[in-house]
Amino acid sequence: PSIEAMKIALKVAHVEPCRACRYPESRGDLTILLSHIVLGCKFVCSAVNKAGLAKLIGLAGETNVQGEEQKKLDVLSNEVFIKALTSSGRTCMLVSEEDEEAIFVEPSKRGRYIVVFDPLDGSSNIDCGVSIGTIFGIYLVEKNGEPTLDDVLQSGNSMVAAGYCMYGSSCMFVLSTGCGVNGFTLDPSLGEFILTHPDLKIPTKGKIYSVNEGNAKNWDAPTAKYVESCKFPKDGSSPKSLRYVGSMVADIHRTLLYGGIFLYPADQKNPNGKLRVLYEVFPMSFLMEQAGGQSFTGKQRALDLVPNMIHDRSPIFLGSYDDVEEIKALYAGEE
Ligand code: AHM
Ligand code: MG
Repeated sequence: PSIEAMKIALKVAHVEPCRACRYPESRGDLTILLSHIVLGCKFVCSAVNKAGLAKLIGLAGETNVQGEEQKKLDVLSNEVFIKALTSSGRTCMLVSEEDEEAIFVEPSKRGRYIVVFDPLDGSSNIDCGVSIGTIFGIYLVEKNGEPTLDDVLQSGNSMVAAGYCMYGSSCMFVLSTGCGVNGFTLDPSLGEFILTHPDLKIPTKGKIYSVNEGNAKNWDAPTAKYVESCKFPKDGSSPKSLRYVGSMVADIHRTLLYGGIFLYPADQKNPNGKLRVLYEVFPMSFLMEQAGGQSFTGKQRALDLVPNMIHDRSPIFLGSYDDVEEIKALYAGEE
């Protein structure tokens, strides 16, 4: 590793004692949980990088030349995270996009945290090598006794941490524990994430919009009007550029770094949009706000939503503060 990388790594190590002084009651449980999430991400990153070689791509249940059963990457990633999270001894309940029911951790391995996650988001992109990622959110259960679904069916304001890992041209881990956002890049030679993007802040206004325009026929008026204004601005400004990977982690990562807006709105066919509240909308909204941006559902601030079911969906508009203000004004005009 370069001297610069070493300096940055040492800076990270230096941060820890300060936090411990500020929170003397802290027992390190969240740190242990996060290190298990990081381990899961490294494992999935390695599997994604080897996907073609190891013939991991393909139908679940297929066998390779050695006669071993092959798993689809999203199935494998789900198993990796469930093992990593339960073995941390710090979780009591898990909600995964891949599992219809919430998983209640057996009492002997139970801790105080709930983790909601999408183990491998953007799976339709796996076969063509486009960036995909893991998204997660963490809740702390403060009451004693058995955890219940009500402990997770809460507004996004109850999240204590959220983040994602992007498996792209480099592997990036982006995390917020509620005091800003930090981005770490995996140094493959060290096998460690190095703090490369400290205190990430999203530009106040951006030049990019990101949406699946193939759904335009079914959009409601405010969304249609907003996208029209991105292409044909009436205030004399330049039109925005369109960028849409179709992989939420990649689209949000670019939006965080360069600014702009990401939209997955409602449409006539899908009145609640496509993205899931607990493990897509909430974690990304948490990060966006912590980076100085905004997140809006078309009706309210996204983190104020309270889901009724663990796999609920919601329309979502998130990104640069000023860009989201514009779409909020259009929806307010509709009321
Ligand atoms: P998935 O969880 O089934 O992978 O779907 C979620 C993905 C997001 O990553 C992305 O933002 C969105 O679906 C893209 O949807 P569409 O193909 O309709 O544009
Ligand atoms: Mg998903």
